Amino acid sequence: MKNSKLALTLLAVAIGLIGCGEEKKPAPSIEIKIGHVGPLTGGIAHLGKDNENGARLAIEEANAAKIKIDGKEAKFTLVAEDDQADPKVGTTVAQKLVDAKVAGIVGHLNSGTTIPASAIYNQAGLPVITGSATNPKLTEQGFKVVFRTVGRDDQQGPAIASYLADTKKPKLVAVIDDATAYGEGIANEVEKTLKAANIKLLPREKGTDKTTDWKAILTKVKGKKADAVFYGGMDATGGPLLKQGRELGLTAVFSFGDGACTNDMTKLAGAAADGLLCSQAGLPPQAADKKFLDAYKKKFNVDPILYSPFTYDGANLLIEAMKKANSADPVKYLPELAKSNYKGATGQIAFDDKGDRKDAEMTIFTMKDAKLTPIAIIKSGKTTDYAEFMKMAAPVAAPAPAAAPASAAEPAKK
Ligand code: ABU
Repeated sequence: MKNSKLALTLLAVAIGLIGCGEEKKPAPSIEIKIGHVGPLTGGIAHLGKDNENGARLAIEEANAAKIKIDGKEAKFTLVAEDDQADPKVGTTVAQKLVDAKVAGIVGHLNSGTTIPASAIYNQAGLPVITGSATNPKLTEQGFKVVFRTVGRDDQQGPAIASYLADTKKPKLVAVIDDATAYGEGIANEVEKTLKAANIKLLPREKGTDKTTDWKAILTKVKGKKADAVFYGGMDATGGPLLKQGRELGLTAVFSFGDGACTNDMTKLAGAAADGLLCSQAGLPPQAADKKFLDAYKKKFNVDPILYSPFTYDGANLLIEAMKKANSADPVKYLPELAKSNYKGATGQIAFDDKGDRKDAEMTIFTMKDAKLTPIAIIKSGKTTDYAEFMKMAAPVAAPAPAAAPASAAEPAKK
């Protein structure tokens, strides 16, 4: 009897110990790597970092939410790479991400790097979402793995060119580009639109994405008495172009695409930046969802510069598709990604058959008192005053920021 009591006690202790052991076992988890690529060194590193921040924030929030995929807690890791805005480096880091077995990629920033890298991701069957590369060719290659959360330059080029033509009525325009896929591509689109509006053009001038001395080109432009200049390139080169133009006494209207449509223009060009007309291929960053803006500010202690709301949405789109498919296997979650209908920080996002964002907005800005000020939104061919658009659509965001400046020309209603 004594022995059997002892045996029962020992059994109970053993069961207790096993139970305790089970309680201590960590919940099963799965590591899911998401790549991000942009330039983190060089003249546009600030834009690369801005894009990366967006993706990083999305991943941190997903980890905090303890998402379950296939019954396991998903631990997302951001694998951040620097492509230096160089197409060759872009393909090298793309292969590095494939080898690192990432489940998907947010990026790259530049069209010139995203286009060649997309062939590598396509070969590997890896979904890639850019939040900033706007050259149409990216989604015209027939790659089913490629998506973008911003608009395209065959929307953006006509938008800024029409706004320039309708409001400033230039007679002769100088079009300059930086010889990149983006810069040359948007300059071509602008030229097409201006030509169709019977506006005369000077022969195309070119620099590179490293050019900071534009004086020879600008002296030519001044000699020809161009009354408007369009530059296809990034802010690091656009700033000196604008500054030197004013120093040479050019009174022409300067207009830029999204790559050079940032508040950094005031740092780079000083007071010369005032009056600049420029465009972005989406809603302005300050129109993004307030929850995103607050979280971004809290985490990084700065405001978004340009396209971080769009890379934030890109990372979230990947994560949402994985949740729906209950898998981080690209073969399984890619179909869910393609049929996304997701309310992001930049509004409702769905993709067309090519992977382009449906109904992307284009925003026109002017630089006023050293601040980039949105003045109009162009959506589905219709131009609407910015403040009015924000009131009507109340798209995602907080109240409209700065109202259209008194000096801004009336937007053309189409
Ligand atoms: N979209 C402006 C900058 C990025 C790019 O398309 O190259």
